[in-house]
Amino acid sequence: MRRRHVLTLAAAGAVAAGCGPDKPAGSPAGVGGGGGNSAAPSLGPGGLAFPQGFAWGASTSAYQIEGAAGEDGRGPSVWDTFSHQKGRTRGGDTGDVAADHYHRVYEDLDLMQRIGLRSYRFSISWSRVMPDGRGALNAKGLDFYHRLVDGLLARKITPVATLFHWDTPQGLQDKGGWEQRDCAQWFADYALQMFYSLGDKVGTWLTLNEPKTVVQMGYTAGVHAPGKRDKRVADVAGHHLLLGHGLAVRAFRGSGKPGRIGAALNLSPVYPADASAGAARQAALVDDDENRRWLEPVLRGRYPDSWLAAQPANAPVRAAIRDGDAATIGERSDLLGVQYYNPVYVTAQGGRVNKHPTTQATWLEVFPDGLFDLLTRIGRDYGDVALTVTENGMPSTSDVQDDDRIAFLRDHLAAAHRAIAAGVRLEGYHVWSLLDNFEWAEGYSQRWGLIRVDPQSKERRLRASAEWYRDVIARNGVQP
Ligand code: IFM
Repeated sequence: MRRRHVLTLAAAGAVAAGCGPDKPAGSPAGVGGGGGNSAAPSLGPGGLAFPQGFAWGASTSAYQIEGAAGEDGRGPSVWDTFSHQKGRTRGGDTGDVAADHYHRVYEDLDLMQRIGLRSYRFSISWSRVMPDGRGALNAKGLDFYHRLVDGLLARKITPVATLFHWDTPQGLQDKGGWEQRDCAQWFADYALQMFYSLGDKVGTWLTLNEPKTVVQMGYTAGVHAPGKRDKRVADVAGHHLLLGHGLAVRAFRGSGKPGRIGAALNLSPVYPADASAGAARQAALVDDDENRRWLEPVLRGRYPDSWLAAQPANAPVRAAIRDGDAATIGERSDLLGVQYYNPVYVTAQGGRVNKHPTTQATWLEVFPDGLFDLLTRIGRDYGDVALTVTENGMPSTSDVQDDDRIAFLRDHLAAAHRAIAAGVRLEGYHVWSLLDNFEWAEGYSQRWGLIRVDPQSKERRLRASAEWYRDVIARNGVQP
């Protein structure tokens, strides 16, 4: 493990005051916009101070919040198609309007400033900026991201742009999507256009969001777009996603733009459910699938031997992985985005069991120590890689007084703090999510936002967790 980090209190009141200079006439009134931290509280006894400059952030994704699905030349994505098919999402919900962020971007920027965010992770809708996924750029779509990024910079909030958060352009899906090797190159071509267009303003890029979820939910279980149920095809798509990551990293280096790039992987520490040798054996196999199969190619340029060996002799993924691919995927990353939600416990029979309470999202088993185990494991196995937590959070059934979310975030931040003290190079933490949003197959039934979005009027209101997080940021630390 690397050197110990010196934990010092950050200077208070670092948030710029006032609304940005970008508010057009007639945009919604600033909802606070004053930074809100003029009298920043300090940490009391037992407080956990984070390193100076720690990137306190929040995350969103395009299809989950933007809405404006048919506006300004945006093309459809697989999620438009999928969510409009009968029975695919709870209550038939779609992202047509979502949180209406496309139209309320200045209001949302002001709210970010009011919370005091230092970093904001968003995703670019590929089909908004390139309606068919390839070819000409859509200037109006791109303008939206210029407005967003300019608004962030004006408020001293660092933009972190994700290039792919599951919304493959439908035009490319019609050509085979990620099952097709060509999709990796199409992705890199689009990425390069984004580096050229926004690369003087955006300093941190994330290529893929959670390729594992695309493989497991989109191509194996079929409950996410594009709704396929074929494990063999899923693994091929998974390889092409990773190849797209590597080609995009290479394109970034070629673009000559300054800044950093990496992937955002959802990872789960895997534990044997009991002390038996069988459970340990099964846990190692599951760890390959959950973690090493993603980490190893991205950070080491090779698939794990044990994962490759576990693929059936006639698995199409064997042929899909061509000479040189692993090295392309392993093109040097500058950082890794870590998304942590839950641990996995594996029985001797290979089954999965829960050992901790879950949330409204029943897959989300709450185990904050898992974040410590995950971060220190990455540090141990992959060396001195810069890490940032790009997602962590939970849905709450409380409307505004979301004390359960506050406890969740506090306990996970305490675990992150321990990992930093143990030498992990953790540079930031992003709550999922800034706003209530379209939670994929669950539609709008789960509310993940620091900010409540009224389902009908779309009116915003800071939840208790947002006020709490504002104090954490102002203190640069957590009061347990
Ligand atoms: O909403 C999702 C997000 O799009 C990807 N990570 C997990 C979140 C909660 O399910």
